[in-house]
Amino acid sequence: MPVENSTETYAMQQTMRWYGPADPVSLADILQAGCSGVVTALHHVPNGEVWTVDEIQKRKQQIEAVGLAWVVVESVPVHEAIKTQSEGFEGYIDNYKTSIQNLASCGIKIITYNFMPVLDWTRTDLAYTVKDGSKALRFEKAAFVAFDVFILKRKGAEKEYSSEQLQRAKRRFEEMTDQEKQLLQRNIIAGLPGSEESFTLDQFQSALNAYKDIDADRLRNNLIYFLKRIIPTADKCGVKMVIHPDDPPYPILGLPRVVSTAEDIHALIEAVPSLSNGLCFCTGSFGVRADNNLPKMVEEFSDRINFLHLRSTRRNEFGDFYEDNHLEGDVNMYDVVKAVVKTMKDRKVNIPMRPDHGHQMLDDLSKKTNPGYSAIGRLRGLAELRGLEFGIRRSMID
Ligand code: CS2
Ligand code: MN
Repeated sequence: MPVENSTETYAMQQTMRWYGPADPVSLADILQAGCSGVVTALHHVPNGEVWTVDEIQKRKQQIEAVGLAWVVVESVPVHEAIKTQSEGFEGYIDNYKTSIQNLASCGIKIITYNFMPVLDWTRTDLAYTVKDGSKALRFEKAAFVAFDVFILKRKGAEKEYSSEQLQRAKRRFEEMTDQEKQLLQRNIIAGLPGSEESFTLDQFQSALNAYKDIDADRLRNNLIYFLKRIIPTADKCGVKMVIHPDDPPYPILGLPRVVSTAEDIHALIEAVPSLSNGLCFCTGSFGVRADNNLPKMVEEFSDRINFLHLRSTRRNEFGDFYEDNHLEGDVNMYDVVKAVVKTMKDRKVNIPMRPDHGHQMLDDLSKKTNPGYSAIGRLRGLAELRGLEFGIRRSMID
């Protein structure tokens, strides 16, 4: 007897991130990858300014002209003044609320943001060659510590590392050519795609200084304050705000980070329980910590995961990690997707998903690509994830 099963109906909505008209990956490419939507932002609007209906509509029309939909915004950046509650921050929050209203009036109802001080996602190596010859993004602890202690020369930095870590960093630093040192600095502070800030070493140091009196509690309070101000607007407009976790999910460079664990998320929910206060579940970010149980976290936060970033990382005992193939590495992608399928069935929703990053491979190795965002590697990831989900859904019916 055929079993009537709604898992057939609810599936992850397949999307890719698109960086706008200058992205070497075109909307036509994204359509051919099998996506029905894109995730994008108005990257040309300076951080803190209002996104006007006009600008949103223009971008939306471009996307719809090729038969795709703009389903998720990633990201409306949160101005540093809001994170530190420094001069002008109330005005920036008002602007943020207006951007939420404007996006909602154009029918765009999922908005990603993050609350990482100064830096968005951080890597030391953007072209790490993996076994099969493709290139991946990597975070190498010794190189990062070398940057902190010997290049940035941050005051008191040594106290934050063990003597073994410092020794490894010293050795690593001494091995580096000048060119490698420059590249390392650029990789860390010049801004990866999607992070809306880019710094020189001096600018970077003053950006760090703004946090000298801000510990984790204070940063968390500032985030909660921001949520209390914007979530009522999101409620009114039917918008889901989704916070992206810290990447990597722990404090770096003496800066606090407060969106790294299940406990962190619980604190945000407790303070602002509305379901508009949601989560962008990024497996690659949360998955760097061995103490984050990802399938369990999907279950725990199932009612407020409204956007998925699926990728995997592989860590070692030194605290290094690199971005592995989507179904390999430390993330138990089978259990994660299974929990997502169950969530979608229970909630009767299709949650948008994007393969978050991919290796630079095949023809893309000789092309200019945005680190992590080349076409073919993400296409491989998307295809594997799509197959995994298909298999899980079918096996739940048969
Ligand atoms: C990164 C970031 O892991 C990621 O998704 O590519 O650009 C991320 O999208 C932002 O931190 C979200 O605000
Ligand atoms: Mn992500």
